Amino acid sequence: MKRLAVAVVLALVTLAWAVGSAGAASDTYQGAAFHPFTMDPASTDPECTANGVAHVYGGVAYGDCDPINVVFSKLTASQIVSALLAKGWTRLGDGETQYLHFANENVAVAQSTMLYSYVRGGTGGCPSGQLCRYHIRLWPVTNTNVVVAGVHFETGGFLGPHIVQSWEQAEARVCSDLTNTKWKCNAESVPLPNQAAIQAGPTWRGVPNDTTASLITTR
Ligand SMILES: [Ca+2]
Repeated sequence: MKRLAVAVVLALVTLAWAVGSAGAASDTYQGAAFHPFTMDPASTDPECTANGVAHVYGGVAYGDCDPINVVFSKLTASQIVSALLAKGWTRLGDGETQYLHFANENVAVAQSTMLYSYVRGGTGGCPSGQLCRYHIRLWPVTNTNVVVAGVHFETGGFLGPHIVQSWEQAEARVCSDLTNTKWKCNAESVPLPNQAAIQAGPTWRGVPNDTTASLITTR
């Protein structure tokens, strides 16, 4: 009987640890916790669940899609959107809604904004005869002054299917566009250890990703 009681206690402790450790899937910046990949259900983006299920929300399995690769501090999403629009980014484009969780892993939060920047074939790393684009999704992290983003460069033009060509080129483009007299970019300065653990190698979905985000903040 005593042995059974010990076994029950051990099982409960193990269960509590398993539930409590779920947050280990998050990365953080100055206390703002966020899942290190954007998430999407398999029904809209099967390639995102190819590496396994990240979370289940409402009985639907979500997979990891794009690495979070830009972190903004002391800037609001509307300030960031205005600055990107001023640099030629646009709201015109097709892209599915993706999700992140923050400290509470039971809450999936849809992106606040998506923007695109189109690149003609034969310029800017876009193959001749194609139309390419940069695509960014922004999430203000609830109850913090941090905004996180996943941005990628892809072929496929205005309408899909879109094929990711680079995470890092897109991160550098956002850094460049948002470096000005008021804002600065500390390129590749936010290590994301849990993103690295999930990625388990030098590439994500076959494309190089260094699992380190760039930080954009005020000067
Ligand atoms: Ca990076």
